[in-house]
Amino acid sequence: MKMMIDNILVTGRLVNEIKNLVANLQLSQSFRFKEEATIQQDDFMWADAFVGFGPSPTFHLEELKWVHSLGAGVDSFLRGTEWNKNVLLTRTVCSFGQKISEYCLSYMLSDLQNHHLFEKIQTEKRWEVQPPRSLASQTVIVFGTGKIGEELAKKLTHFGCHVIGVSQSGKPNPSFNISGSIKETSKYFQQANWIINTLPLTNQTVHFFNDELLSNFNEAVFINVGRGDSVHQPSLLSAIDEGHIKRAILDVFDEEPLPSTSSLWDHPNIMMTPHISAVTSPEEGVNCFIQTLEKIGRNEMLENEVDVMKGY
Ligand code: OXD
Repeated sequence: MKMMIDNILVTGRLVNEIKNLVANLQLSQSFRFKEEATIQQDDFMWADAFVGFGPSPTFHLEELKWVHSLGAGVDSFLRGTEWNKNVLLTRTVCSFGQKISEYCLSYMLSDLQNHHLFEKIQTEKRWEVQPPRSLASQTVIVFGTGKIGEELAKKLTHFGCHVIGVSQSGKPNPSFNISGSIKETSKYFQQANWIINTLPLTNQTVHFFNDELLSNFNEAVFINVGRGDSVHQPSLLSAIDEGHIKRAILDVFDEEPLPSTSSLWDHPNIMMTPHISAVTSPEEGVNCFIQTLEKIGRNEMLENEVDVMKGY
């Protein structure tokens, strides 16, 4: 069935940039661009479609036909909401895989090239030869074999890393050296140098990284570019104490912004960034939204449609 989208409500932190970009496109639809806090019930009565990073405080689905997420993750829309399956949910797919790959590679290379050590010995005017280790010697376990995990695997295998993909379905994915379900891949966990989480947050992945899972690793570095709630924080801290995890690099947290009272800030084996590993740019956000709008108009297959039952 062809869906008619006439009235589009746009909100979120990029609202002004998106407004300027959309103004140049001379689209036939009507738009309302609003800060989240100023959206009223009347806007939802008017709108066929809602575009934003997450639900606004007054969000309600009843009159909507389509919701488009400006981020890759849709957990803020789906968790805690009774989603009406007649409302189409799509998400932004753009260069997130490239950005997340660069984020991960920056930490991996810095570690393998001993940046920290060389910075230190330079201040001491010391000549100490410490040969770098190669990416090609590294085993990386990537949790999540979707668009982002897959792109990451392509980049890492290009450098010779041995990349193992773990997914719920266990469906083979040729971008990884090995891929499968957790049961099929757990025999490789002991040899992992790096563990990277790209999983979406769903009811199945809340506190997925718990004591049981983390105890399989041996001095691996854990990078979280998925969602903070996928990690049971006390389990991560014990895994670091017990040497299963050597260090954690965290871009996402169960509470964001991370409160200044969190013990993570001062942890010597935790490095943090403020959710910047894959930021949607206004241009990419608009491109993906417009492409999706056009495809809906032509009644074409949508690659970025979310399976609301699965949650991604
Ligand atoms: C996203 C994110 O969902 O930034 O895109 O985490």
